Amino acid sequence: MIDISKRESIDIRDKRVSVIGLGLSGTAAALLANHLGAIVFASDSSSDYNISDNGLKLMKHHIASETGLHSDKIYDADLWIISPGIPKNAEIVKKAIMLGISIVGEIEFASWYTDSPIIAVTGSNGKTTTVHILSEMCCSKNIDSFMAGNIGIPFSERVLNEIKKPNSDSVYILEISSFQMEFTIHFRPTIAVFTNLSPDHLDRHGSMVEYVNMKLKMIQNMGENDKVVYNEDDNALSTTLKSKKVQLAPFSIVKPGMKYQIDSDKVLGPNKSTLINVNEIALPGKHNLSNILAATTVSHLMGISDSHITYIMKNFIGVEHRLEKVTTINKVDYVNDSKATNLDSVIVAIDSFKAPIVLILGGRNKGADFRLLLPHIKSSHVRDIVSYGEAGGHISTAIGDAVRSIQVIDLNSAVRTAQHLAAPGDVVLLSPGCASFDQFSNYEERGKHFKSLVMEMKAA
Ligand code: UMA
Ligand code: ADP
Repeated sequence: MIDISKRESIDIRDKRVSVIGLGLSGTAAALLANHLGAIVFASDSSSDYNISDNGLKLMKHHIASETGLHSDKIYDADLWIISPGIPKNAEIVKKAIMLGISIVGEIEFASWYTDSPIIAVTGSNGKTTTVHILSEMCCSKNIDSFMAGNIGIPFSERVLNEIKKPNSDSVYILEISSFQMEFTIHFRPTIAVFTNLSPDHLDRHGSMVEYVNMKLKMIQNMGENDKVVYNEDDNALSTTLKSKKVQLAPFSIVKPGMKYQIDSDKVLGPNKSTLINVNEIALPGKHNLSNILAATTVSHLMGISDSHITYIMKNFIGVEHRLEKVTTINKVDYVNDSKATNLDSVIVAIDSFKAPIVLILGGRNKGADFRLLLPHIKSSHVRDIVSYGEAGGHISTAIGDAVRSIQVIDLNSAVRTAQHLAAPGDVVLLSPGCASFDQFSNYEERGKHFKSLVMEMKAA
C-alpha cells in the first residue's frame, strides 16, 4: 500500500499502480506514473479503436495494459488512478474501495508532482471560455501559462512536460469538472474561480446537492490567504461561498463595488477609469461579459496590466463550438453552439440574438426538464424549434405548441429542416441543450458535423 495521507511524502516508485480508463487522462496519467518509477497497469473496458491505440502507445513505453475488459489484475494494486468518466458508484470502483485500494482522480495525481501555481476554473457554464481568455491575459514576460484539465489536455501531460523541462515561470490554468473532483484529497489551487452553478450532470451525481458538493471540493484545502474569484450575480453561489474561510474576490456584470465593473456601456478598471466600451468587446453576449470579468479579476490578482487586459477584451474572438458563426447562406446566419449541453447554455445562447431564431435542440438528455425552457423561449426571438435524437420526443412534448416545432430523427435531417424553415435575416442556431453521445463521440464531433453539413449546403 502507499501512504497518501501527506502529499509531501507520497512515493509511488516500485509501487503497483492501476490506471482505470485509457482515454486522454488515463493515458497521460499512466505515462506520468511510469516516468515516476511505478509499475503501471492500465485497463479500459472499451476496445474502441482510439482506446486500443492508446494501449499501443503505452506499450512503446513498456507499460502493460488491457482493453475490452477489466480483468482481476486491476485489483492487484497499491493505488488506482481513475479517469473522470468513471463514476464513483461503478461496480469496479465499489469493489476497489471494499478491498481498501486507495483511489485518486487524474487531477489529484498530477497535482502531487508540481509546485507551480494553479488557477482552477469551475462552474456549470463558461469554464472553457474563461480558461481561454485567462490564458491570453496571463501571457506576460514572467508568466508562462499552460491550459489543461477538462478542456481536453490532461493535467498529467503538462506536469510530465514540466518534470522533463523545469520552468519556474509556469502557471497552470485548469478547467475543472465536477467529475474530476470525485476523487480528490490534497488538490489545492492558488486561485479558484467559480463562473456559476446551475443543474448539470444530474444523471451522474444524482442530485443538485451532490453536484454542488463536488464543485465545492475544489476549495476544501484552501486557507485564509487563498483567493476565490466568483460570480456575485449567482445568488446561490455567492451565499454558499460567503460561509467559507477564504478570501473572496467577486465579479458582477450588474452590481457596483467590484474591482472591475460595468457602468452603463463601459468597463471601469480598479481606479474607476474607463478601460473599454462594452460594444468594443469582441465576444458577444452578456454571459461572455461575465466570463471576461472573471478572467479580468484573476488577471489583476496575477499582476497583469490593465492595458494588456483591455487588449485581450478587444481582440479575443471566442472558442470553437461556442456561439461560433459558421457562415451565411441566403442571408441566414448559421451558428454552431454544440457545446451548449445544458439548459442554461441554451438560455444564454437564445438571449444573444435579436433576429428570429430557428433553434435546433436534441441529443441525449442529461436529466433536464425542457419545460423550464418555455418562459425563455417566449421572451426570446425563437420562432421555430427542430428537435432530434434520443431526446427529440421529450423536447417536442415539453415545447407543446409554445412555438412552431417539428421532431426529426437525426442532426442531418434537423439541419435540412432548419434550412427550409429559415427566411432571410434569420439565425439557424444549433444549441442542443443535450449531450452528443446518442449520435456522436463528443460535442466537438457534433459541432464539426454541423459545420460540414452547413458548408455542404452552401456549396450546393
Ligand atoms: N471506462 C472503463 N470502465 C468503466 C467505465 C468507463 O474502462 O467502468 C472507460 C471508458 O471506456 C473510457 C474511460 O474509461 O475510455 C473514461 O475516459 P473519460 O471519459 O474520463 O475520457 P478522457 O478521454 O480521459 O477525457 C477526460 C474528460 N472526460 C470526461 O470527463 C467524461 C474530458 O472532458 C477531459 O477533456 C479529459 O479527461 C482531459 O482532462 C470531456 C467532457 O465531456 C470534454 N467533460 C464533461 C463536460 O465537460 O461536461 C465533464
Ligand atoms: P463550459 O466549459 O463550462 O461548458 P463553455 O465556455 O465551453 O463552458 O461554454 C459552453 C456553453 O455555455 C456556451 O455555448 C454558452 O452558450 C454557455 N455559456 C458560456 N458562458 C456562460 C456563462 N457565464 N453563463 C451561462 N452560460 C454560459
